Amino acid sequence: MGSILMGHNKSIHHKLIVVSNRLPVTVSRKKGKIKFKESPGGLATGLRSLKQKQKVLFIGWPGYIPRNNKEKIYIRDRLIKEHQCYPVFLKRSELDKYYYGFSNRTLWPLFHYFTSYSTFEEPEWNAYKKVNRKFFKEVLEIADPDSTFWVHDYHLMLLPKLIRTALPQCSMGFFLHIPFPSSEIFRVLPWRTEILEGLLGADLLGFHTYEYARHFLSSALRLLGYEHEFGAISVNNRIVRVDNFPMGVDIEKNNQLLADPEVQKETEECRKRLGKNNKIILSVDRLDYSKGIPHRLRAFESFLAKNRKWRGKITYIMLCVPSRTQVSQYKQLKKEIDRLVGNINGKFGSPSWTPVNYIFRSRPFKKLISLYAAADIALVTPVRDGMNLVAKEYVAAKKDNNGVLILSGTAGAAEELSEALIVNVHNKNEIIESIKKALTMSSKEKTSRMKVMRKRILEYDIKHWTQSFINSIIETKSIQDSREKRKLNPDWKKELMSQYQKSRKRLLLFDYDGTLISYSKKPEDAKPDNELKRLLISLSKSSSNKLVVISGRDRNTMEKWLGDIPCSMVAEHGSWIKTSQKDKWEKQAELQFPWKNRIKPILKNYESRVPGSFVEEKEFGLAWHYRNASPELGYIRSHELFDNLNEYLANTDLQLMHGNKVIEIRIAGINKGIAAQHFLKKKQWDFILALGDDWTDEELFKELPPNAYSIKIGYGPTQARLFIESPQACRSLLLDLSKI
Ligand code: GDG
Repeated sequence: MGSILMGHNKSIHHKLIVVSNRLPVTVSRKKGKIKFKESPGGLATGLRSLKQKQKVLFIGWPGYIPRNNKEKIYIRDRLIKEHQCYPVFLKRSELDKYYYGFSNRTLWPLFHYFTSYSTFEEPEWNAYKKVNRKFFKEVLEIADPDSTFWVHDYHLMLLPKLIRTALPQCSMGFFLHIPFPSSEIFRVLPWRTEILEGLLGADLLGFHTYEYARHFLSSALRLLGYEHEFGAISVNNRIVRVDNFPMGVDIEKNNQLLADPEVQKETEECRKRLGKNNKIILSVDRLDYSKGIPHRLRAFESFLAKNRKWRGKITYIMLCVPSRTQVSQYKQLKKEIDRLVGNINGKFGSPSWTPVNYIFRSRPFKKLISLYAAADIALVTPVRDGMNLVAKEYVAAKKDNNGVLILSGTAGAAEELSEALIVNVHNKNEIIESIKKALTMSSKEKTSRMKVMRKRILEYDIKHWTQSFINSIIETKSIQDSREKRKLNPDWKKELMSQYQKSRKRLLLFDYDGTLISYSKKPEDAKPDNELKRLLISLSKSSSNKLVVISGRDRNTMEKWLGDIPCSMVAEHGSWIKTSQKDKWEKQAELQFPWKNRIKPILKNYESRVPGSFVEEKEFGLAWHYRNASPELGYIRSHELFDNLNEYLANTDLQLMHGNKVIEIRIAGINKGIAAQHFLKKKQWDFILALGDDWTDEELFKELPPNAYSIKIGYGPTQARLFIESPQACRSLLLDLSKI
């Protein structure tokens, strides 16, 4: 995984369709009249900047249940005409089960590590599926085959696959706004496979942090067996990229508001009222158990109990926005918070001082920003948070650098804001100490911490986030397109066959496992079947053809399996060569000091630590196979073994290779490329065809002249000119050639 992609701002040639649970416009009914209100959310802002370059359409729930069909049609028309918004209307029962139910009683708590809050109800899962399909129907109404989609968040994790199946050529990114949990937590979900497969319909999967992306990749590996290479997974021969895109704040709006005299006046008044000689602590959250509000209140209470001298000198402004009030945990939480605030104010307050200034309602963003500007300290202590924009907004508002951010390490924002006072929300003393430290911090230290954070926040703002995500969708698509062009399609095949037909001196270099035959659980089971034998015999019988099977297998197995075919053979990646059927095997390497005795115990150790894996001994090499091991353990241990051996083998004549589910050690200077030279030199070939699936075949591809047809089986990164999807497809090509 790399960091976010920069470079040129790219734009999409076709429609951009943004799908999220809520539309950027909220519909309501006031005094019998339908009202439309643009939501000030960050995403809408980010997209506004894109809107100037391309057509952006939105799909989502408008936040309102129409009373009748007439009203529905009216709302739909106006949303489409005036706001480019395509509403998905939800029934009360759908909202209950899909939104409050599966999204917020199952996924939200689970993904925030509140496993005991998660409920797993089949009817709610069914409603989630149904509503995802409802969104999909709306997508089909407006999409073209080459539209670009940006799907948002945990409410719509099945949507990418639905869209991909219907519109295989589209471009699609998905962004998750909440954490993606560790695979140990994710696997608790009974419908985990469907959710993963749903997400993998996208071309690009974006997360706030590197950690969440890593967790996702680990779940994809453990639960579906998908390995990744630098964050790219190959799903049914389609590349899916996984990366982190930390969301930023709307700096432009922020700056405008901070310059607004009304906001400045409000900030001053707030400081006069509460902060003249006193300090202001601020927190802003949706009322949610993931935000750690009770933890913070308990810490504040203890702080006041322990620090008498600060009583009357600090005010904690706690803004809580009502949220998901229909979910029972939120109701309980509200009660708990009310009680804690009451206790603190009752215990420490006086007629002239209220320790906790508790506001339980939404405020206009203007008011919020004046509070940010006025506050000496922002106390942001979520138990878990995907990102937490409040922490970033506070930093952005501190133009004078005069403020301290206390932030929990379990907020995604902590990855970028390491100059904050980072706390563990479960460690009350740490919060207390941080409050003390923040209250007494020198201006020099405040400035130096804040400056670094501000620089970052100003640069990586919401526009940057939006544009880099879009750039990355476009880039992923162009990688896919360039692969698509190199697929052995009918045009390529026609050209290849006509060249074959015209030529008289043909060199055919074929890898064996994974190319002529599929991998099997045990290497000894991959014997050639009769069809393959007939095919190879018919190709090698043509006097124009020189057929070479070039494999990593040992020469005895090759002799046993292919000895009756009139072809040449290369065994152990080139350590042995048999120039023609009647020749003897010739050694290409010298047997050296007994290095195997030293390496074998290391491999054996891995064999016993990784069930299902085994060691294979060849004349010139050793191999540790992990095809039958659990995908994740195999993946982790193979990388560990590779790193260990890499160091161990430095400055020796041995070479280390990480092939397809195998790690091999062999004598340096021997590889399939060098072995191929043996045959390439022999004649002026007028047609060369090389087939291979593995990393070791890349050395062969590298050696070939540019007009050779090199074909990789599968869609990983390669030097080959062309791709073909499977050993079966490869055989069908050979069958066609054999008929010429
Ligand atoms: C989810 C993830 C992730 C708050 N009160 C008012 C108000 N706000 C605005 C804030 C801020 C936003 O709401 C809250 O965003 P957070 O990031 O803090 O948290 P969530 O709502 O849980 O958001 C979170 C986010 O998605 C984005 O991906 O960071 O981790 O949980 O922008 O300013 N805005 C107004 N009045 C209020 O009273 N107008």
